[in-house]
Amino acid sequence: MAMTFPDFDLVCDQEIESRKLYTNLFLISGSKILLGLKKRGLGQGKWNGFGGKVESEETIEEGAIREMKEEAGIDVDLVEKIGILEFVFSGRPQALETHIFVAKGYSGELIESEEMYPQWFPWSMDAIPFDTMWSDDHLWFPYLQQNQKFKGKFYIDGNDEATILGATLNPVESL
Ligand code: 6U4
Repeated sequence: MAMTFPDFDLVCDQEIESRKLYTNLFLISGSKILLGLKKRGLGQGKWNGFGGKVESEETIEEGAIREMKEEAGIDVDLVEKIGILEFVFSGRPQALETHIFVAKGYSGELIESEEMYPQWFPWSMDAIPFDTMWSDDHLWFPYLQQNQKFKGKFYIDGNDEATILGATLNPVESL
């Protein structure tokens, strides 16, 4: 059953035993955005940005750049943090504190990796495959498009990852 704010926030915080840092990077080049079809693990079969867990010896930015290289073979020049989203799945004690980045330029040749199949999409809301993405993405993509920094928290059903049980999402001045 859907819970409304602030109840869900309390439930969330009671469930969370730890938070792990993740990255999610979107490469925007002119009028195109690069998405990857995740081939394994969490989010398998969904289009998303490129990213994963931040290692202990690196900064979050370094993690975002490393994951892009591992998953799509390319080096991104400059990354800008645009959002921080906490994903909490019911019944799972570890929350994913996910830092969302945008990059504008890259070098190298795009490759398909064991984890991701990369593909360019026109950078317009109509062309983004939201039906085959995490169900929270269509809520915060408008901020990405407006270049507006944002913060949010999504409480997702751990047994049915398409269902969002509660959410907060706000534009912010700085992260
Ligand atoms: P490995 O170690 O490769 O098995 P895996 O469990 O597959 O890890 P990983 O490292 O690919 O996970 O990271 C998961 C990615 O999915 C991160 O970029 C964060 C992103 N993610 C998780 N929940 C999400 C959600 N609800 N909406 C979203 N991205 C999400 O847009």
